[in-house]
Amino acid sequence: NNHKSAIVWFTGLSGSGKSTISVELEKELHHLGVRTYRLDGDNIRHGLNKDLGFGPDGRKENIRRIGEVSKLMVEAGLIVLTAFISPYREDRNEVRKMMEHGEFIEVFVNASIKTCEARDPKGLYQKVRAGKMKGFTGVDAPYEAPVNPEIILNTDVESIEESVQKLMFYLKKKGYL
Ligand code: GGZ
Repeated sequence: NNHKSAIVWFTGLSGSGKSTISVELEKELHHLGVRTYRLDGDNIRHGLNKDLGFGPDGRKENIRRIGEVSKLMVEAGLIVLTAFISPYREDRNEVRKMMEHGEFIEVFVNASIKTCEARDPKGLYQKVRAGKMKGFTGVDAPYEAPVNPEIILNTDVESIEESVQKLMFYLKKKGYL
């Protein structure tokens, strides 16, 4: 299938829906025969970046390496889907600048901390509130929302299907598919 390569960069709080939506988007893309690769904590934080922590420096380096790896995959012709909190605006913008043809699609997965905490898929917010985890994004570590993201998904009120449709519409409209 003929498609343009790009990075679809999901950013948002833990529990906002980044991973879930990226998995569902990837299925849709595969139905069209599009070649993709999905990067998330499971294949990056446990492998390439297992030496990095969750302090500001660790997060910065995490995002830098993910950007570099994604860039290689874009050069290989893939649509890369990344699902990391990526809390710092500057770090995301550095990745955007790395891409030579503007093929960086920033997707703000916008869910309130209240919603994320209610979902708490891994029980992490509970740990945080019990004082067993420090420096957690949105609680006692910063999250800097994108100023001009290509796409905003309001997952407080939008379904996963609606979010995926929004993304597919965008990718078609911009000529990626
Ligand atoms: C935020 C943390 C933290 C802290 C561990 N703050 O829900 P999850 O589990 O699967 O998503 C979170 C993931 C965040 O890793 P990222 O590589 O996406 O973060 S960043 O882009 O900021 O580098 C959460 C878990 O790791 N986790 N400690 N302190 N999330």
